[in-house]
Amino acid sequence: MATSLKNLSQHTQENIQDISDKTFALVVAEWNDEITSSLYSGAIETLLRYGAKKENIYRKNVPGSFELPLGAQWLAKLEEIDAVICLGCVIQGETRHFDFICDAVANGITQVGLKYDKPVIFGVLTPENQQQALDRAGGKHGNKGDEAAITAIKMLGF
Ligand code: DLZ
Repeated sequence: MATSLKNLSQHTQENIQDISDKTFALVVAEWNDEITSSLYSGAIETLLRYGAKKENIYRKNVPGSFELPLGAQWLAKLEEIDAVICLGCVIQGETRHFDFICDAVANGITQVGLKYDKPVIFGVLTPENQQQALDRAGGKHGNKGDEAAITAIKMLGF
């Protein structure tokens, strides 16, 4: 992805651009499937609403959120993919397992984006319980999958 002064001046403040020719890969964790499926639906609906073509959107499932960075890397390395959106939900438990997974996922996703120089979006919920997750996966706090898709679109505008 090449950013120049020229394209900085071409875009609106919100960086929303035409994405009809952009290709997206969604990596979805199977743990807490009820939640990640809703995040996925939110992300897809948003991409389509902003003009992405169905045939330009790919999905790859991984077992849990810990596997999101590697799944993201497999897709980010493909030249045809413009942006990767990682969707997961890690629910806080009584052990430090939660911290290890969240740290690894956040760091891993960051590294993949930097390595391949393309947007790799962190669409991972880290709630204390199932209800907080539901509230953010199409519930009273909206859908973070939707927000992840908008972030990808904005990043493609740079
Ligand atoms: C093992 C585990 C646990 C306890 N909790 C979650 C979770 O809340 N959300 C999630 O996405 N994945 C969880 N996992 C699975 C790990 O992400 C990973 O798949 C395993 O540790 C195997 O590497």
